[in-house]
Amino acid sequence: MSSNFFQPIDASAVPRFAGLSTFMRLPAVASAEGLDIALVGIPWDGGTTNRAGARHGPREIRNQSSLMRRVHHVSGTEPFSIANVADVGDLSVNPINLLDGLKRIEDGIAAIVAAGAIPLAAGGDHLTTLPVLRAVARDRPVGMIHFDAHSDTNDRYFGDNPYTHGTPFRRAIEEGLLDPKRVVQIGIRGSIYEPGEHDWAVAQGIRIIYMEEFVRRGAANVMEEARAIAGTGPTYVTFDIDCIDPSMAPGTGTPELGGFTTREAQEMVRLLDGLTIVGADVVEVAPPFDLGGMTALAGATMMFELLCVLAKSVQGARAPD
Ligand SMILES: [Mn+2]
Repeated sequence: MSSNFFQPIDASAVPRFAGLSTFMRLPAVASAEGLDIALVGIPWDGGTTNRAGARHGPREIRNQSSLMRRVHHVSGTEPFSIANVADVGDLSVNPINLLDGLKRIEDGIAAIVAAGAIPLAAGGDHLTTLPVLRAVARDRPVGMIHFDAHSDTNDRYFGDNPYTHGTPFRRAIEEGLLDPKRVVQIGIRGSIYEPGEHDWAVAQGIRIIYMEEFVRRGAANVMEEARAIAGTGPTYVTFDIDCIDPSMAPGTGTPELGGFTTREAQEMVRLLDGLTIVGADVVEVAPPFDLGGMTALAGATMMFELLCVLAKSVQGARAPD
């Protein structure tokens, strides 16, 4: 622990509704230099095929994240005491040029990685994860634990367009960013375009755990398998808020009935503890479809859950003083 680590504004001195909005009331900093974990916004939804609005996610997640406190109530983790964490702001994006948008996101995440920090991002639609992986997995493929209602491994949309929020993980596998045999997707459900829609993903080696299987097995059992699939190698964690049931997270682009409760999602993320996580994100929070900020609060809370896991891994990797 270092007394030099950034700390959230003390809520007993400045109330949570006051002041500038940053992730978890941490200082806003200009770069990731000196950070262990960089909280970063990616306000871009250029890959959205239906209900747009995830570009507004980072701002509302910041707002709701003012409710996060210092200590995880189950694990006892104090993320701001064991890791240096701050809000590095939003990446520069281009809302009207898809390829330039992807390039800017990749460059922004690459700068965080080059500074030696782990990115914990708030999207943005799920296509944002592709350029994040281009930066995080530049030197070697990574495994991935993927919470989602959708596999996001489709091929083409609207003719021959390869880049939408329904295609990022097919592109990531084609580009050698993911080791598909170390990828597990959890919570997949909902109607699909055609019977064989997931055949390509399964043929690559991805393990798809459909929602119905999760209901039969439960979080602990499923996460034991997920951890074994990811193994000890570098692993990315991506959390699409639409994995949660729309009754608890309605503010998203592609809602699907029959999803996780927020409590089940929290339980699963806590069971990521001990993996080698090289980056993580929470995507697809779309405030225009939200009710009273409940989806943004779910997103902010899942970021805090992920942060606690990341901070413990930072602490574990740090050489003793
Ligand atoms: Mn998704």
